[in-house]
Amino acid sequence: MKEVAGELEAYFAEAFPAEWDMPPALLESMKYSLDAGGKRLRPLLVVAACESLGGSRKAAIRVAASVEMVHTYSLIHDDLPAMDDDDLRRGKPTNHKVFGEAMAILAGDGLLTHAFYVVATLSKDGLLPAEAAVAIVSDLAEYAGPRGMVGGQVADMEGEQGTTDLERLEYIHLHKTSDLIMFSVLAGGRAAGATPEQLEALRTFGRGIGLAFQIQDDILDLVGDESKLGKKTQSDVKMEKVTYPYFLGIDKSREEVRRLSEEAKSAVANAGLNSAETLLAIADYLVERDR
Ligand code: GRG
Repeated sequence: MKEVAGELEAYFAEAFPAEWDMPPALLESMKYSLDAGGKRLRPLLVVAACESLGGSRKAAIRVAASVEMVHTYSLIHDDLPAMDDDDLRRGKPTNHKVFGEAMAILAGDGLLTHAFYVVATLSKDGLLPAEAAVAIVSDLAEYAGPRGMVGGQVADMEGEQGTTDLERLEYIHLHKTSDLIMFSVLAGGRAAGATPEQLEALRTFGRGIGLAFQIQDDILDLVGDESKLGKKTQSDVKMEKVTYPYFLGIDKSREEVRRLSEEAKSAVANAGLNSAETLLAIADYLVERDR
């Protein structure tokens, strides 16, 4: 994770061409959130999927940067007063607290748009065949857009105002969270020239770990840092938000995280990849993570 984060951050330093005439305040606001850290899970997934098929690290880091830009934009916008109205993100004041609401909206817009530039120019820069770059651009629009993450965010917003059942909650999780994770794994595969069968296996893997990641997030939200607090059971915690633990309880939710992770692992273990080792380790990490 540290190795990929280092290479990713080195790329961020050169991601906005120095000769571009851009308002410095916009660049500062975009870079503030991009450089604020975070687990860099989606970039790691792009690199792991690409390398599981022997693809190029340089191309993978560019694709990884594009997904982290989209992820960062979504966090900036999610923190705005019109949405979650949060003051802190990744341990720092949120973008709008530092730069104001209008600049935060525009920094999000800038990151989202620039993500497509970063992928679309992969072919011109000789890092990927044009066909692969176009397929990744098209997936990014699909998985991050109205039928993907943005749709999931809207369903979540509507759910907060009305009633949500488990089926609706699965839709929200699959789109708000899993879609970008699925995209990351798929894009890594595409960058390495995966076959349609391998892409299907990577899609199944991404869906499983994406859902497991969000359920684990819901559990961690409720019980806090398990390493400090010890294992809590359903009876110890108060459920305010409609999440998996709300419907299933903490223990069954933990079982579901394990089941989804195992299902994801078997999809890639049998996909004829050169090496599925890192992908399998990521699936295990998601079950064990405490932040
Ligand atoms: C505003 C279009 C739009 C979408 C927002 C990402 C998102 C959708 C909302 C953020 C709130 C949230 C908890 C979403 C679930 C996905 C998730 C767990 C995001 C946080 O991802 P991490 O844990 O964050 O990978 P870091 O900071 O480590 O990158």
